[in-house]
Amino acid sequence: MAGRCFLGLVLLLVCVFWGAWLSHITNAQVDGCRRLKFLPPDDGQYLAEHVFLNLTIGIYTPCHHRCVMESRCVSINIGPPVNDKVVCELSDSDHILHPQHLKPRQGWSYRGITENPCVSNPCLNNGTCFTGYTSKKYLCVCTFGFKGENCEKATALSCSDLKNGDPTVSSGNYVIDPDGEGGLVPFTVYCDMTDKNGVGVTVISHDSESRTHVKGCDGAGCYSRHIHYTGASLFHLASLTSVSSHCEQFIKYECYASMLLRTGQGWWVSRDYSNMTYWGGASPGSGKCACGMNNTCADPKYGCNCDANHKARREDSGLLTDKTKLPVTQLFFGDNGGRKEHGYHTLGKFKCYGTA
Ligand SMILES: *[C@@H]1O[C@H](CO)[C@@H](O)[C@H](O)[C@H]1NC(C)=O
Ligand SMILES: *[C@@H]1O[C@H](CO)[C@@H](O)[C@H](O)[C@H]1NC(C)=O
Ligand SMILES: *[C@@H]1O[C@H](CO)[C@@H](O)[C@H](O)[C@H]1NC(C)=O
Ligand SMILES: *[C@@H]1O[C@H](CO)[C@@H](O)[C@H](O)[C@H]1NC(C)=O
Ligand SMILES: [Ca+2]
Ligand SMILES: [Ca+2]
Repeated sequence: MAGRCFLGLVLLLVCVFWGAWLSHITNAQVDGCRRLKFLPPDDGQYLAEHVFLNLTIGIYTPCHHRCVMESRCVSINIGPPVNDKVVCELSDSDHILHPQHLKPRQGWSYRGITENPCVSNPCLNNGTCFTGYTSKKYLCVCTFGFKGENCEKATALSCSDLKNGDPTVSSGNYVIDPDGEGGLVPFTVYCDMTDKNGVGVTVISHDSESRTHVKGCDGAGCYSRHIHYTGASLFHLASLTSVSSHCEQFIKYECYASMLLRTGQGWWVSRDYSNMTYWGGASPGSGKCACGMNNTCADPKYGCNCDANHKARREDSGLLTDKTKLPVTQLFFGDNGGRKEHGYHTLGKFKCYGTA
């Protein structure tokens, strides 16, 4: 480390060997050498609005050395000497970013640095930029969930992965990248960090979540609805299912004299566009609804309550859990053209959790 630092190579270049504590921004420590090259003092000038530390030092103590020791510091104001002391103000911005804040002030002098790469905001995803570190002359300290020199990479494959990395993380929107670096671009999801015993549930919304009336047509699949997922392609969602141990989606059909699966009236379409002829709560391929699994349907001859075709309000609902087929991409219904025949569909958000 020492060999890489040249104290006094340029008079205004200062190098420190210890990390500066970033208590204001993060608990991370920015280690290693910091080099800043200061411009000559600009006498009678003062940079207002950006002072974060106000020190009183001896007149022979160089204020700019203190600046180098504080990771956020990129410029200084030096006050007039009073009894062998001067005020040394450290600022976290400079005259390049905020020329309007540079103001005349008698007895003071301002010093900025020659080069501030942080001005161009190289740190992505709300990372914090620190000037003067590394050979790139800046260092990014990333926010939670990001890594890489410029915080350009998402660290987590899923919300469960994120939760595994930090059990204290709270629910909210996060960026995930289920197929890792390269491939599909990272995308933003909602992480529910309390559901399912706090395992970290990735929740994907769509445009057909509200209870929707099905009315006015007869014939198998005469009513259809395409489902559009928010902020994620089906490729993204497929990669999410492959890194998750469980995925699920709630599905419900409320009916009045409207058959659901019987005689192929209705079905749902999987992620890979196959027609799925079983309903939530039933096993894949069974051709049944939940009630059909334990023979509790309204008419025991049929595998769904709605398939009784009764002039009565019925419903079939439950969770779809076959992660190789989820999420639902389309819904089809029939048998809702008669005067009183109708139904309502409700499709829940798509949720995945656990690590595969
Ligand atoms: C810093 O302290 C000096 C002396 O107490 C004072 O004159 C100056 O206004 C202070 N600056 C800021 C930004 O608080
Ligand atoms: C950055 O922070 C702002 C304000 O807190 C927030 O609105 C925005 O979504 C964040 N951007 C990213 C990429 O995290
Ligand atoms: C799904 O069913 C519809 C209507 O019967 C049919 O047109 C379509 O070809 C089927 N799709 C597949 C992939 O079998
Ligand atoms: C039958 O299955 C349904 C749906 O899963 C459930 O609500 C009901 O309690 C079950 N009934 C019996 C008798 O097991
Ligand atoms: Ca990727
Ligand atoms: Ca009917």
